[in-house]
Amino acid sequence: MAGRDTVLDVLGRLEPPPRIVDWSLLAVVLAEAATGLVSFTVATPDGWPVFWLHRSLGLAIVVLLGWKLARVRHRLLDRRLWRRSTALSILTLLAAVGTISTGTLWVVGVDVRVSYWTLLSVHVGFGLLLVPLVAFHAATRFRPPRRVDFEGRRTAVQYGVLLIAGAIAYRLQQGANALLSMNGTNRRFTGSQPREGDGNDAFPVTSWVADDPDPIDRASYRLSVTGLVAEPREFAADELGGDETAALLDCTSGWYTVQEWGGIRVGDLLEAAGGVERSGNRGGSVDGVADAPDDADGDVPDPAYVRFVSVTGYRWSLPLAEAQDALLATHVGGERLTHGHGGPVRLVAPGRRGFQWVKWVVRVEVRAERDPAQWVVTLVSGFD
Ligand SMILES: Nc1nc2c(c(=O)[nH]1)N[C@H]1C(S)=C(S)[C@@H](COP(=O)(O)O)O[C@H]1N2
Ligand SMILES: [Mo]
Repeated sequence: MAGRDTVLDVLGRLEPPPRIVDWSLLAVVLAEAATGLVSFTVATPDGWPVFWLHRSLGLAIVVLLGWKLARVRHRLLDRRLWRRSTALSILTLLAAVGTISTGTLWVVGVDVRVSYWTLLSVHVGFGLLLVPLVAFHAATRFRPPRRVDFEGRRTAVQYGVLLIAGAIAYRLQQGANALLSMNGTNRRFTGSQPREGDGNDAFPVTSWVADDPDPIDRASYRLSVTGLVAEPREFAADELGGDETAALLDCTSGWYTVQEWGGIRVGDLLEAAGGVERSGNRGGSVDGVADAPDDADGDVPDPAYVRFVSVTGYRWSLPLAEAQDALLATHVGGERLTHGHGGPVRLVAPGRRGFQWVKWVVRVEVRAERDPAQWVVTLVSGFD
């Protein structure tokens, strides 16, 4: 092996057949969309592999795109070769460059903001644009892969080398970040950057998509607690006090804050509504706690989830045991929650990402079933 080879020489020799490059690009872009979206649900450090995979695949896109551009360069640069579809190809390229550059800047620790949009949000925007563009580009331009493309160990070796190179590059990047201390000292494993201070003004008001209700009058506000509780009832905001907890809010737009939240533990709230109703209780069991065997009285389901519903319809459910340790907060950092931060009452769900911390909660429902529709509701809530 010649020691004088540049990285580009090596990459040139590793280049797979064009069709493989094309379809790999599509596959990796889809995998990036998937890992990117999944990363939004990760709130605890054991989920780190998702972030590692997302960044490594990002490097793979850079290499694949390099090969692809070297191959099609003349078609983009020579006006006489332009077709109607060239405009779309260029748009796809711009979306790719936008996604890659914002992602890279974010990873190395740049924290510029466009109003309240972080680089990460812009990255997500470009990425969501890129997926349909690449899919369309593939459907109209890519040639179907052929068997010969996969024969021999060559392709496997090429990809093996790339993967290892990606992992090494990622390590180097982490080292470089640490050296340049660009990472910010307090960055989370999710990439989120800290917003320091206490109370309402310490962190941004963020809505996931379009939720923007009118302010709620605290005096006439009522929280209703319903579903599988013994005595469904309503509570005024002033009845929701007594507990405090420090918890970390980590928003998918790339910031986090640690605050002292005041309000009522959801377990205590449910107790105040007579406690959750298990089928065992209804049968008049010994101490009212023991579970009767399943289906003791036929058709009555056991409580398993607590659903928190916003005045806007936005909602999220937590498994019962987790919900009991969550907080319905009326205060942050010793101050009454402002409207923007979800006042009079918002959910504080430690160990969950910010979008699950429902603001302007008006209803708490104890339910037997999970709630898959919540994923859609959180995205469309506020559009009417
Ligand atoms: N009803 C409702 N609750 C919501 C949202 C929303 O759009 N609507 N946004 C969520 C998101 S994405 C985050 S990060 C937090 C932000 O809380 P904050 O505005 O107090 O910073 O609220 C969550 N709760
Ligand atoms: Mo968020």
